[in-house]
Amino acid sequence: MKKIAIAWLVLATASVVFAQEKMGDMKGMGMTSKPAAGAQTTHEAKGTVKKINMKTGYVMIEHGPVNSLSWPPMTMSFKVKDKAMLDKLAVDKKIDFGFVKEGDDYVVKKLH
Ligand SMILES: [Cu+2]
Repeated sequence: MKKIAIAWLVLATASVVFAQEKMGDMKGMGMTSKPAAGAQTTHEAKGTVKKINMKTGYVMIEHGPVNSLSWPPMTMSFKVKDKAMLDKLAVDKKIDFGFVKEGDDYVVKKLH
């Protein structure tokens, strides 16, 4: 009877260790990969507005490096969903902004 109890204890301990290792792996994965769906990371950048398309809501911005995405400076399109925000933009205007990735688009969410 005592032997069985010890065997149980060993087994139970082993599975706890296994579970902890699994959790540790998941934690490690979280550190290197993108956050889970639903969690949006806001990336911060500085840039100059190059073109504005009021109809489509796309704005071409020559932006500086984006550390959170390991992006070098470049010129690219961002989507601006908020009409009021679009009205605040002008070609050659220097902006300090926050954006998130939504599907294939990078969407400006904040103007500082
Ligand atoms: Cu870019």
